[in-house]
Amino acid sequence: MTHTCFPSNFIWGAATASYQIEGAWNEDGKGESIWDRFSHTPGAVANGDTGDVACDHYHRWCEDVALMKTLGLQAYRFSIAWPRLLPAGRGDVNQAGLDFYDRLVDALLEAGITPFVTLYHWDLPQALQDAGGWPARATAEAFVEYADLASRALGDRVAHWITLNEPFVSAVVGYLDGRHAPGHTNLDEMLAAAHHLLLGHGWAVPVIRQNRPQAEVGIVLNLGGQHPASPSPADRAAAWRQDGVIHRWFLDPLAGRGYPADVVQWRGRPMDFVMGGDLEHIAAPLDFLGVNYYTRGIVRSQEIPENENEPRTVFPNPEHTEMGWEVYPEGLYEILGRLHFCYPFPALYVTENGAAYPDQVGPSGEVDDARRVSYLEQHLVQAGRAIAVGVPLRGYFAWSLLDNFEWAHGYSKRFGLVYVDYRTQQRILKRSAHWYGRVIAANGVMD
Ligand code: IFM
Repeated sequence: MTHTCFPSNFIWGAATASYQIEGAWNEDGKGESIWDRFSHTPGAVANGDTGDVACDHYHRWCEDVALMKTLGLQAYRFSIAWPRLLPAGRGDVNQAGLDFYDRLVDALLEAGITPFVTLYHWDLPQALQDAGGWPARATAEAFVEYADLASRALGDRVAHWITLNEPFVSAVVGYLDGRHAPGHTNLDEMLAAAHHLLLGHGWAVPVIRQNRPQAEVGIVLNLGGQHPASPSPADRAAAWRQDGVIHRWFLDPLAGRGYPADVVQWRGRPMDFVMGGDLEHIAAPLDFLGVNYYTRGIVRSQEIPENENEPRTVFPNPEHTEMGWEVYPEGLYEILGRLHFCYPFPALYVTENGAAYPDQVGPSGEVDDARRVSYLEQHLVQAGRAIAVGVPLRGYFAWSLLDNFEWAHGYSKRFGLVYVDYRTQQRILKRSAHWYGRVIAANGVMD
């Protein structure tokens, strides 16, 4: 048995997002978000679930901060609900919304927990969607006003800011696949949305820094290797294209390299939403990149018949999580290494990593989620390997602190370290929560 130790200044945290935990969807002056509208649309979310109540964190935040303290969390990544601050997306400010986050930040600091604030984790004000949503350039302008408001209000106490969570998912799953809010299926809307998300990010970075000069500002992307299913040229080309669509479309412009020419050409769509100067703004220097890692992709070319392609040589690990995602811990090492050696981001955080399993409360009230412990442990070992080869990985955030609303899957997928009984709102620390507390205390894992 060996021990993976982490640097003494390594930050251990857990993450959540506003719509997934807060509830109180229409309380204290909050405006409607695209997720309120989407989840209230029959058939959009499994079992008709909505985030109306979720984990009721809006009312139970105090109890939840106490849980974090029990775990020994050093940092907590949460997101602000934009329509709680600006009910119509821009213009009139809802003071009660600001007060909520004000109290939360104070309580975290009081508990010795560093807040990492995400500005946008998918709950766009519905009023902005009605005016065109992310495909409209004005939404990027509104985002900067919102970033300015939030960082002016909290910047005296919050030093770590994340502009966007997973813009790929906002753009592609929301505007092309239609599985997330606002539920559209239009390639041109998707491309424009992705650009305006990145543009809003790039414009917001200097504004946040102006409001909090020592701020560390970053963005969070969903990343994971796209492996060809065989070494055939067709599979390799398909995997590289998939990498371009999911990764390079976001990484390259953020790193000042513009949009990847191979993907632009393959899409063959007009990019007339890109204005002069946009790419320079998008490439605003970052303090860190946040990596959300869950699994990898194994890509098989669709362009030639299966029987004419080379035999597959890469097969998934048979172990899958409840999401149907392959458990592939080495992928975390691979992506961290690639980011460090191929891109200029000065520091990295794992801003999400975790697994959904069908957890149940046992006869004596315990939740024995041994598979989650194993998942997290294996990924931490890979994070440790990455640090050992020089990757500037500064911290790790488990997804998620609490079981919560898993978007189109509703409450059917449990990712939490803490079990939530949605009927009573009782919280139960799972075995993984106790285990994670010991990892934090030891600053390392046994493997
Ligand atoms: O729950 C989501 C989170 O909101 C964004 N990253 C992936 C998680 C699991 O699907």
